[in-house]
Amino acid sequence: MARFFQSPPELMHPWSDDAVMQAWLRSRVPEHCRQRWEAGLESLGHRAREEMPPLAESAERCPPVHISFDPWGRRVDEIRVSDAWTRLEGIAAEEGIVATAYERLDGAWSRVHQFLRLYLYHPSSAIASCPMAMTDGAARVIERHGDEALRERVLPHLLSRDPVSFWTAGQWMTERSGGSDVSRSETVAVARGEDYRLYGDKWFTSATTSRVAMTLARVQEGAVADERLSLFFVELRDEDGALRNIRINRLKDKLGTRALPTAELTLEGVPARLIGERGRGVPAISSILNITRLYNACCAAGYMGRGLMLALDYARKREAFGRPLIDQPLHRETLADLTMEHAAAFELVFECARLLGRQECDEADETEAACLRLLTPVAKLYTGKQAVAVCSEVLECFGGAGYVEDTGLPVLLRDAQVLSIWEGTTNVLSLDLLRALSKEKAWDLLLESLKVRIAALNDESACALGAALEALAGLPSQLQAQGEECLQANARHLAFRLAAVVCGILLLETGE
Ligand code: MFK
Ligand code: FAD
Repeated sequence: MARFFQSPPELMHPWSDDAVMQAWLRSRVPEHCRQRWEAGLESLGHRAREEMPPLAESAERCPPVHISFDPWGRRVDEIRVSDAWTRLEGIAAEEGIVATAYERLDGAWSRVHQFLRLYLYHPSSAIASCPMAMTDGAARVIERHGDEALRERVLPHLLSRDPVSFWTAGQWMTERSGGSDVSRSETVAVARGEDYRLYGDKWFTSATTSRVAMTLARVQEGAVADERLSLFFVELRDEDGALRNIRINRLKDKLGTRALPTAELTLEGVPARLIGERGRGVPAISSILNITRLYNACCAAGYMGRGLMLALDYARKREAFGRPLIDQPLHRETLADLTMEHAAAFELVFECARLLGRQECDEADETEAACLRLLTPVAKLYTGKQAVAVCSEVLECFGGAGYVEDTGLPVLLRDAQVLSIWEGTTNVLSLDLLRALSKEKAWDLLLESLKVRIAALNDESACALGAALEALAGLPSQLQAQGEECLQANARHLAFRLAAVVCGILLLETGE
């Protein structure tokens, strides 16, 4: 008798075979946009299926290394990344993963187009999507707060579609003293002519191979430092490519995101330019955070979609107890649950992308601006957690094979785990929801818009959603009445309940 060998899972076409994305596009995106985008998305999906996975595998196998000294004892602090990683960043430039949002060929819809591209790119990118997120955030800050010199000299590099002239940007916020609470930062900025010199340590800096970075520091005059942080722009290297007064102490040895260089740095008088108003660094960097958090959510949805595609294909091939797994009612139910989670995440992310596009093009009204502000932390925290749960279940769908490195499956779970930590943890984002809903009228505007959307639904489940919304509506004030401690202790609960209601509405609107 022939010995048995299992057929491995094969990746379907990330664009044409993603039923969730296709349904969403049909129901939400204007026909003329869809027609214009289709060929490009199809071709990026093809690259994400054929060209990028071997590069991602190679980048994972050859993680970055830190070369501290040259053979003659000079400190060089070079970070060497694999050719595959460089190529993955190059593909991001060619595919306009950042640029599409700023070229604005489709006005406010350009953000949606760009997020669709990111959604296709990310799961095959070995998380080169991370530097793209930070580059996009930096572009937005320069667009909003940068002077003419920065807009003219730096922005074209961040938005370039040519891998040679494309620059990525870093975002250095976290210090040993605090990552969530950046007000504990110790880095100081000392004026030097029109610019500043930065002194301090940055504890997590991803994509340290970037050309530029945005960072926070306290302006110091004499022995006195400002109470509040300011935002600074840094160009990491001089014309010869040498780091400008930056010491790389070491690269982190991480659970996942292994192809991504994440370094600990010491800033020893790094030249920097103040961006925006002195002492207003946190609100200024928030426009980066709100973009990178949506990238995070989009990438979470991307991982869910990728895992699910592989699990579906495998379920058709793997047999147990006399039939393919796909025909086992309980396995099918498991896959259906995962599909629903994926669809919910996708809906939430793309609703936020739609709103972000409108805000960036000055088309968002007061209600839409409030919805975007409240839903951004919710989308990030909800999808970050769900991605870990979904990827974990996906591994289980493969049985023991899901736990074996060279199937390429464990990396999904390892990398998903970071999504709830960086760019603000689940708790910190739940508290950000409280921060946002405490602003005048924001909560009422969101509730009112959700009520209108529920009323427009032609579905039996709308009643249940209406009741859930009503119960949610008074929750912040009930909790607040019991004191600030009680409100904070329940912030996560509030965020997840809000996510459930919003996802429910969006899914019914799309007809899923
Ligand atoms: C796969 C791809 C994914 C992406 C790649 C990621 C790579 C990894 C990169 C990182 O992890 S970078 C580091 C990310 N770090 C964080 O996200 C920090 C998390 N901590 C927070 O978000 C804290 O809530 C925060 C630092 C903002 C608290 O700081 P403060 O100084 O205690 O805030 P405060 O005093 O409440 O607010 C100061 C101002 O900022 C207020 O404005 P006003 O002064 O005008 O009133 C706030 O309203 C405003 N603000 C804060 N957060 C905001 C915001 N405004 C808009 N949006 C927000 N999210
Ligand atoms: P802490 O702030 O010490 O948090 C510890 C725990 O306390 C968390 O569970 C948190 O939720 C909880 N907590 C904190 N405050 C509260 C509160 N008020 N109420 C309830 N719970 C609370 N940072 C950068 O700036 N740039 C980068 O490029 C970067 N890259 C990263 C790459 C990777 C792979 C990782 C893992 C991290 C990276 N980070 C980066 C750092 C990341 O943003 C921080 O780790 C994160 O913001 C949390 O900060 P922390 O590590 O100091 O944890």
